[in-house]
Amino acid sequence: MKLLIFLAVTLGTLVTGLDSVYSKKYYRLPYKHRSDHKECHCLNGGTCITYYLFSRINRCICPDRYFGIHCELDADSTCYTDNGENYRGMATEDECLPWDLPSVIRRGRYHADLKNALQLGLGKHSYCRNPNGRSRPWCYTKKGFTIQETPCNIEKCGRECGQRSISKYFKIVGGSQAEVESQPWVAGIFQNIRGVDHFLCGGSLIDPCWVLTAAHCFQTASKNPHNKSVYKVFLGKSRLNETDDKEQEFMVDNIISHPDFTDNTGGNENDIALIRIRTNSGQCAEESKYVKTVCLPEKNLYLRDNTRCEISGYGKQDYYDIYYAQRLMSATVNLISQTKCKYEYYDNIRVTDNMVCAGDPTWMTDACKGDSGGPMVCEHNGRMTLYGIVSWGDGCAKENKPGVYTRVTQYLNWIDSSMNAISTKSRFLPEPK
Ligand code: 4AZ
Repeated sequence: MKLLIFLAVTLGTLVTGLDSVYSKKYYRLPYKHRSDHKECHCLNGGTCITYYLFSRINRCICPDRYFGIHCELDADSTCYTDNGENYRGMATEDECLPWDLPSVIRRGRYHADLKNALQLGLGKHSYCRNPNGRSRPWCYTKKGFTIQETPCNIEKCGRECGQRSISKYFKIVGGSQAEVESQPWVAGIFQNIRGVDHFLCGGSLIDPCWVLTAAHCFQTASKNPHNKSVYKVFLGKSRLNETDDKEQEFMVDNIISHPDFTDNTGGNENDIALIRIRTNSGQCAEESKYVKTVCLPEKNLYLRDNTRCEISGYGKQDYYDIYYAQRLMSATVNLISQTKCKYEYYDNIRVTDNMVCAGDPTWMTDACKGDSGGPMVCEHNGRMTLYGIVSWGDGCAKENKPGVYTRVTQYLNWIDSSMNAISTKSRFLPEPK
């Protein structure tokens, strides 16, 4: 019965199609006809073509770089602007599920069957999109029997992370004075105590609005460590106690410490915190020669033992020094085997897989007090990548006692979901006065 109906409909369509082609009205018209018919909804300069033979089937003919039924896909778009809501490129990840997959349609809030799917960039594909105002494009991935939003690794346009203007550094413990241009992602966090700003910790700029640092910086004896109004963040700062026109100053909008941070093990477990920064007028960091973002690592990045990485900060030059370094310092350290660090230098209670150890083969250079929260960056694919956060160690530059760093690759999901939670919330908040 179904087959009969189908045959009847198909024949009917063909006949009306042929009928119109041979009728007087269409006699001189070609079978294909270019028009700007609105029915096609061709985007990006696509041309609507009508096939009269097939009962006026419409199709978009797309300019070179565009694809898709409505020319809605832009093959040349390899980066996103703002939060990527308008990203219509074809970047995807291996695990991304198609937006039209039945399980995505059933379980996801966003899928190809929504009325406004075309508007949101969703369709019969698995490209990264941001239909709900997250901080960057994402896609659904499978998680057990459910699906979850997973951020994509596409880059933001015009902001190339991990690229500094100079890589030379002159002469931390045993390190050298560094020009801030060589570590433009370094942040200095200050805390106001009884009216005086005191240097507290280092940090790294991972996004114009976000600094990544160590959670232990905010574990003070004070009853209200998260009273954000006592903190200030500086970027592009060469000297600790002097201001210049290269530096940018921010107040702290939010501090999110990892909920599972603990120092009960003797080390610092989950020693990571995010700070959202804003100027008095509500702006985030402005990129300059002295202020740039560092790249976050890919989630499976495991750099080899002995890889040379760089640490930088305003921390003490000796464990027993009273004062912090007055200038930004930097030094190189080598990554240390996880087994050696756990079983030879420390123990496997203090050192966990959420940490990475690094030191100088001659034990002459190391991070020290005040460098905490600051970056350990390693070059990967030509970019400086934040591989570790200065966390702890037994003294500074002590033989067989390497520096221990938070292993950033273990926290990429936490970083992303924490940034997303705040960014989504602040869309509905009024601007600060
Ligand atoms: C500290 O107290 C600290 N040598 C930071 C790093 C290291 C030791 C101590 C590593 O902030």
